[in-house]
Amino acid sequence: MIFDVEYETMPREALETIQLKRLQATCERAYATVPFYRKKFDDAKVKPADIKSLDDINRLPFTTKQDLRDNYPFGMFATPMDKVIRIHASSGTTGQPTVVGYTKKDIDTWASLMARALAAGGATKDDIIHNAYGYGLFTGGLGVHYGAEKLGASVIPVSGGNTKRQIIIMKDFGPTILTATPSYTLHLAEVAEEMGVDFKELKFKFGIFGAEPWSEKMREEIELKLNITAVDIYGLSEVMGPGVANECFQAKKGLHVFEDHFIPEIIDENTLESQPFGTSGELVFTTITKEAFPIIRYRTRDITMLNPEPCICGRTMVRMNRVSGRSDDMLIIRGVNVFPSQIESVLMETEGVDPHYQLVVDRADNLDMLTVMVEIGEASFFDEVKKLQHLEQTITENIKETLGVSVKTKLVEPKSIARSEGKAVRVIDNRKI
Ligand code: DLL
Repeated sequence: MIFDVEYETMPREALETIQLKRLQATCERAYATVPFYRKKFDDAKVKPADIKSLDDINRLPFTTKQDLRDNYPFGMFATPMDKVIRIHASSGTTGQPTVVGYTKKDIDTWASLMARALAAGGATKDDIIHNAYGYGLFTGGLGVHYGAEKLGASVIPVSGGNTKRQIIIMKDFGPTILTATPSYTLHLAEVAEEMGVDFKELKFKFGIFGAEPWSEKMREEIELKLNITAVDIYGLSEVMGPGVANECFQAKKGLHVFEDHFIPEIIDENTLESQPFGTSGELVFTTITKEAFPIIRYRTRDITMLNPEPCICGRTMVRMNRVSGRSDDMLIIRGVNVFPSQIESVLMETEGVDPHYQLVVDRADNLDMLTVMVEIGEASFFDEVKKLQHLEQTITENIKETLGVSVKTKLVEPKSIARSEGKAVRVIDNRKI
């Protein structure tokens, strides 16, 4: 089902007319109300009135996470606080959190876009949605929740954690849609198994997973274990939260970006030049309808590419490929750029290992060493030492072959890597650089 047929299937030309009008209005407002933007525009010698076509977006300055931190907590808000009805913050792994605000209209827009996202992922008003994204400052829980209500589905606001209780709820309430991070989903599957609950006998049909990178192989694994169709959902607090883009269950080939509200661009992260469709680079977003927290050319650090080809689902909005990594969580191991997701793909190709892993980076004698800690499956656990050594060697060789980097592989017991209830911690970087 398409939630908003008029906009989601709009011909490109009509869409671009709307985008330009909204972009111009956003620039005017940001310039008039946020001192940060006024200064940035002035420094770049550009005025809102200079934006005469969509291409002129290239003239606008970028916004970075550091800018948000410098204006902590409310310095980038474009409306007075009496118009702000909700505040979220993204914890971030280092430094200050980034804080975002929403007006009543912003919350309403977000709910509608999340309803679009859920519908693209297979949900209808007849579904029961088990929402295991965390509720709180994180945008996942409440974002999905409001969208589910807008769609008219029944939502179970279970949040993350208390995993055994989640399984009991799944058995008793019979939810048909699961929303959670992919890593927590795999943990749910594990705990269900321990409790003797077969996911295949539950009522789930679709799962809408995101908030962290995951691979195509992980999708296969989840689909198989849960007997569902799994789609990818993307979003970030600075731009709105979940529901910036979502895969359709018909194609499962890239996430439709809701371009009537966000203009996506791909840039070369070094030259900052705009890149054409089909080129991989850093994703940049400009919001064009947000009131409390408009953001202009925000550098997400997420690496992907845009695909304008028509989709079998009927939506005309451009698709972004699944995020292949972040330009800033990219590890550089003895000069080789390594994305955790690339290692994950290699692991997923390897028989006998579970999709739970952690990458530990150390530096000894000025040399980086990447250790890949990976859980072996229950079935391989009792294999003889020689066989396990062989498995370690195979993984090491496969990583070397695919990524060109030498790593140390360490097999660990099933279930020994800490499980997350939200986003998985994949990298432990002990280097003090
Ligand atoms: O993670 C919003 C969200 C909630 C999205 C629930 C989807 C589902 P933040 O905490 O601000 O917001 O983190 C945003 O998470 O820049 C990406 O690096 C990463 N991310 C989000 N979705 C995906 C995805 C939420 N589908 C950051 N694939 C983003 C890969 C993702 N990475």
